[in-house]
Amino acid sequence: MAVAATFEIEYLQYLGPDGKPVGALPEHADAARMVELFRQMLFVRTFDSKAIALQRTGKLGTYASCLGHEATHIGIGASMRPEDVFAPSYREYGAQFMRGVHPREVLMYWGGDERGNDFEGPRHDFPWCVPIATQCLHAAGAALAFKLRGEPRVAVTCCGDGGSSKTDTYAAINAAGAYDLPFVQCIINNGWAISVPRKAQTGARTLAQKGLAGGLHCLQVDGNDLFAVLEGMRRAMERALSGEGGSVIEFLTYRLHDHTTADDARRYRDEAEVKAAWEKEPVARLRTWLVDNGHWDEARERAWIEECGRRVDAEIDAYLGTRVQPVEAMFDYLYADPPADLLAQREAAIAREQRA
Ligand SMILES: Cc1ncc(C[n+]2csc(CCOP(=O)(O)OP(=O)(O)O)c2C)c(N)n1
Ligand SMILES: [Mg+2]
Repeated sequence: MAVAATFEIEYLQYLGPDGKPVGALPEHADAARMVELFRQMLFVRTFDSKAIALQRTGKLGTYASCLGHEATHIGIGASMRPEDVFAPSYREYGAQFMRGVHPREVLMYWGGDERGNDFEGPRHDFPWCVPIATQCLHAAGAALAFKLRGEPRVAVTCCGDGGSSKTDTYAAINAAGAYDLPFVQCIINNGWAISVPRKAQTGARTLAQKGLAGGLHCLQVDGNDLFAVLEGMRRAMERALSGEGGSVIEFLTYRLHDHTTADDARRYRDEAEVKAAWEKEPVARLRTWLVDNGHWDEARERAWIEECGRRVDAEIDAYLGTRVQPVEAMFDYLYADPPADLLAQREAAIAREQRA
């Protein structure tokens, strides 16, 4: 039989679910960096639980939890340089915090204040993108601009397992391969697209292989293993910067919470599956490795968690203290020249506010 082409998808895992190394750690692993990133993982977990509590007490419109995604999100953000560009979807706070987005900005966004998307820190990063996978095209466009201008920068974007089925993701992958762009497509496979499970999502054996047809480098990593996330991203960023082309990385993780606070996953998800996923979660796994190797202990964790609580509370205070925008603001930033029907709605909204 003549074979036209053969392909393989490499899988990276360094720490098993029990926190024990499954083999040699990556050459570039650095214990001090792992401690720092573990602290960031604890910070984002603290933020997440307080954000959910804010929503439950009526102080936030809705919220998409990142519980269980900490290693993937922190690892992606930690692998980028300030001059690179990040195009997230709506859940990757860990990556955004690593890039300098303030927690108060995330809260403003979910509280209905679009100024939360106008990041004070990474001015050139893209805002949250709720229309599924459209951000992948924005990132491919940014990568094309970097190439045309000769700028040594990388565009990194994230979509979910569900998002990886969208035409926009395939189009971004195709453009990145056709134009040989400095582009990294992160596919965060957390098992679910709201109530649609991964197995009903696609016939593909891996989501990483979706990059093969576009000619990109493809890799699947254990997204609950920070070592694997960092090593996968390091390879992809280096390739992009050295002109070797774009990458697709599938991060295997799990959505431990509901899709958003507007969802109740108990209606469609088996409790046993969630219980099994908790056995593989990223925070306990890295903690075990750090403690086993003398880099972390209970007293340090207690002190740091208290500090995280204080820092998040200060961000919450800043969010709650932000002056609410006038009702007409939602009309004022849509068009340079608003159409007549919107102008009429704007007037009606103002009149309604004045009556209230
Ligand atoms: C174009 C479009 N279609 C449908 C939706 C509704 N929607 C919001 S989130 C979501 C599921 C996304 O799942 P996945 O890509 O796996 O990301 P996750 O939420 O798991 O992080 C859907 C269908 C949307 N926001 N945009
Ligand atoms: Mg998903």
